[in-house]
Amino acid sequence: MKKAFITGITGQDGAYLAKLLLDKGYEVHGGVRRISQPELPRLEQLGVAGDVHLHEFDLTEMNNVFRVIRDVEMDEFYNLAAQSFVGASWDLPIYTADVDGMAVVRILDTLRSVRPETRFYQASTSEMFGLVQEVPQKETTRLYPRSPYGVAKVYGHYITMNYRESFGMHASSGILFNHESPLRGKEFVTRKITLGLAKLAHGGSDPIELGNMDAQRDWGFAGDYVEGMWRMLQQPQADDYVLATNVTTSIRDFFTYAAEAVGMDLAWEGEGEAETATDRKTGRQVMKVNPKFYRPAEVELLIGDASKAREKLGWEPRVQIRELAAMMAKSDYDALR
Ligand code: NAP
Ligand code: F7E
Repeated sequence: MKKAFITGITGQDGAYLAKLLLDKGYEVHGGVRRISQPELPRLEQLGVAGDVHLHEFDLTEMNNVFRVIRDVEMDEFYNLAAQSFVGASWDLPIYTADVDGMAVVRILDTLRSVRPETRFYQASTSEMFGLVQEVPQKETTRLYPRSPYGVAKVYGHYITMNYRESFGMHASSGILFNHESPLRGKEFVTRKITLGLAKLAHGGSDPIELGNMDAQRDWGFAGDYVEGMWRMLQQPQADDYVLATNVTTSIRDFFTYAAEAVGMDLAWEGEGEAETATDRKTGRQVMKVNPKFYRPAEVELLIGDASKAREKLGWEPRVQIRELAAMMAKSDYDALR
């Protein structure tokens, strides 16, 4: 039986990856932060909370990292933990640099000393492309991060490559474009929209307040993307791979698809801060712009080319954007009912 350790097992991807690995017969271990009221809602929602071995773990604490690597004796180490909210990274730039950047070398250097044969996965991100230098973006596209989050992840990405090249470690980096699900954190725009729509569809009256409606993202389904992570670690050679759908969608269009799934028919009016959306069926306003959600520097367009993952890993995204929006909207609608 193979053993895997997942940092960030309580997060969206951690929960889906834990389920995938358990289904494949792995013994799954994960790191959880010490909090006053321990809860595992995502693992519970996927029905696997009782099947994983949990260890108290914080990426900022060097001794945690050392002890876990010494004691768990894992074959595969998936580093999914991060301060993952781009918007918060301008308020927490130093913390974000530590958790999303420096922590990666804490893990790699401990693995190098204690268990160099362990296969390592680093959660890199399309945010590293930022102000995109090529369309679509692929593994060789020049990086131009636009947030403290993106900058920290660039360090994590390059130090992973560096440990692979310097010490021959099986260390791979997945450059994943946005991926969502009903387990997505509530502050990310897709889930904020689907939760807000569910409240409105059940009689709520507050329009959903959003920032930049023109930003475009390449959105896939998290369940598909964790399969790609696992495939990377099964290759004879470690490498870096983009996972993406090659379809880009604006925030406005995602909103429209999700609204359709809960029976709304939207009329869009105005531009910039004056933009609104109204449900033609009820006459109610369902969206208004609030500039407080604008970012100091924006990533306007992301669209990925996952040809390398398709050819070398046999990986394909299965869920398309309209289906994803409907899946999330219906899940929130049903949960509120
Ligand atoms: P998520 O839902 O926000 O989960 C983040 C996880 O990291 C949580 O389990 C969180 O624990 C843990 N964590 C945060 N700070 C920590 C610390 N100091 N020590 C230990 N654990 C800590 O994120 P996700 O969407 O699953 O993303 C997984 C990874 O992929 C992240 O590294 C993210 O940056 C990256 N990524 C995500 C996407 C995407 O679209 N989802 C795309 C590309 C890359 P708590 O539960 O205690 O908060
Ligand atoms: O923003 C715009 C916002 O916060 C998407 C993380 O998983 O994916 C995620 O980062 C877009 C941005 O995700 C609101 O300005 C408008 O252009 O959902 P998001 P993100 O920043 O793309 C990458 C790949 C990661 O690696 C990250 O960990 O939507 N937007 N109005 C808004 N965004 C939010 N959150 N809230 C709004 O009200």
